[in-house]
Amino acid sequence: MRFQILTLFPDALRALAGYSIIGRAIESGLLLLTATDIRAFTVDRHGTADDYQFGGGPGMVLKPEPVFAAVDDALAAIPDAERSATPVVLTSPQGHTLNQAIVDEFAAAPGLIIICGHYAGVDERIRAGLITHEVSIGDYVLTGGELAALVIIDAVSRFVPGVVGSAENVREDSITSGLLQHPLYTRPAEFRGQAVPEILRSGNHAEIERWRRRQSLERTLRMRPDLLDTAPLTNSDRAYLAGLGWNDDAA
Ligand code: 6GU
Repeated sequence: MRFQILTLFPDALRALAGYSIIGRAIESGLLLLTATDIRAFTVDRHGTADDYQFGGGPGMVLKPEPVFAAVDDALAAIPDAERSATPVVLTSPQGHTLNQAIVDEFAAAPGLIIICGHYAGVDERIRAGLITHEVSIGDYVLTGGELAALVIIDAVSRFVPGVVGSAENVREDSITSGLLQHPLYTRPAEFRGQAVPEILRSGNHAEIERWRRRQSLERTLRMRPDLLDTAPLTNSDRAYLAGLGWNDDAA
């Protein structure tokens, strides 16, 4: 999987590249990560990437010329057969909020070009003429799109075969499965007056699975009831949730 990040702050991207699971995947060649400085594609001798907005108003706007040139350069580095299947993503608070469906779509692509938004915003011609997807990572405002790009890269990379140890874990993880994760415990069996639930130490795997499922349902109902509208639920799940006071008005 190829990630080509176009940014005014390429150093910010190196934070992710150097450690842990993503770092190892880059080292082993499963992921290719390049961070290109948009400023390298500016046309004046001052390296001007931003300018005042027409019509007046506070804040600077990312200019179109260096961004178009940087994207052209990034596209030229992609093999012909993969170019048209490579999304060109803009990170911005105006985008669709990132979710698992978008992550799945990106993970199915041969790579991503990610333009990190900055300043008050980008020239609208970038949006109209260059990008295929505009993505936000939540309803709050960041000083720049670099952290959002890292979030996208991290979430997508988990689905690249070999990046995470067990493919099964990746699919079963919280949210991907439609529900929040059940509680987890490790040793010691008792810690500061809190004991591990007896059921988990019983060795009864059917009962353990049932307990975990119910804990997931209960936690999802309490923390993220919106997920229950789309989660794949069995009749037995629905009966359990009804007993907890869930009002299944979708059904
Ligand atoms: Cl993608 N960019 C910025 N600047 N702020 C954000 C964001 C992105 N997503 C949430 N807030």
